[in-house]
Amino acid sequence: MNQAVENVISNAIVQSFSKKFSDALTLDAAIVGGGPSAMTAARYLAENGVKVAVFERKLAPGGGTWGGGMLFNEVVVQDSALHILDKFNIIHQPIADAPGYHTLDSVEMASALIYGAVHAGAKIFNCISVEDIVFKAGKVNGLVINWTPVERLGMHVDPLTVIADVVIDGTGHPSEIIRMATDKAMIEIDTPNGKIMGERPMWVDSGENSTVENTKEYFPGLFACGMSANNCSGGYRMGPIFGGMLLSGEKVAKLVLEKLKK
Ligand code: 48F
Repeated sequence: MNQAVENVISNAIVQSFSKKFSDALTLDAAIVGGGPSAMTAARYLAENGVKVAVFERKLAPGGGTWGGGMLFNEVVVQDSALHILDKFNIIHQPIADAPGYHTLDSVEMASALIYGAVHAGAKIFNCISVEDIVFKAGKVNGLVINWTPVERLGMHVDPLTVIADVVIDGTGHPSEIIRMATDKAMIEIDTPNGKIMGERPMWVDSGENSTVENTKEYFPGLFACGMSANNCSGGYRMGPIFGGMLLSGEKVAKLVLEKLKK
């Protein structure tokens, strides 16, 4: 008897997802959060032969990219990060009276970053929240994950785990993964006081530079990029200018490649 087409569709989805998911349970690099810095990192890592997956809490990855500035769906990027926009084929226009700065469509940017990461070989798992880290023998070894609806509804359901050589915290302003590490594993991170310093108010050029400077390994096996790095090291916020995010993603990928010796 021929299988009903309804069964063909359902089986295909279950089997295809199971294969992708079970393969991602052991990774070279696990990225938490699907914002612009994380997507940039995912693409660079995947292109360089790193087995990498992104776990994003929301249905749509892209983080704070989609909404531009105050829901005006345009963002600004400066000259120093144009090579990354060009790599992802994102269209940009120079700002006539502000040499060195460019505008671009934030929806195009979010979708192009996602497409670029997936197309390079990174796996993205949306609607999955990272609720804890795996911490063994003094090192961060992976992630504890669950479905976001389980988290949101407060259902009493045990999670699953992902083992990874390296974890990248790309969770944006709250630095959720580093926070878990400092609070639950009681570790000191690579900041002047060993703790998360906390984000400071708006100062665009300082924040842009310090986001990239503060992109680093904060504890063996645990890196931070984007606003998470900025929050860990007490940098200033910068609003809807995204060059620092892209450059931070590029930098964390380089650091991870060095660490993994790929
Ligand atoms: O904040 P976000 O966009 O990350 P980013 O790369 O970029 C920051 C900019 O968007 C913007 C800015 C630019 O000037 O200031 O804010 O630092 O994206 C972070 C993503 O992480 C997800 C969250 O849903 C968002 O999409 N996320 C946060 N915590 C978790 C998580 C978690 N525990 N598990 C899974 N995903």
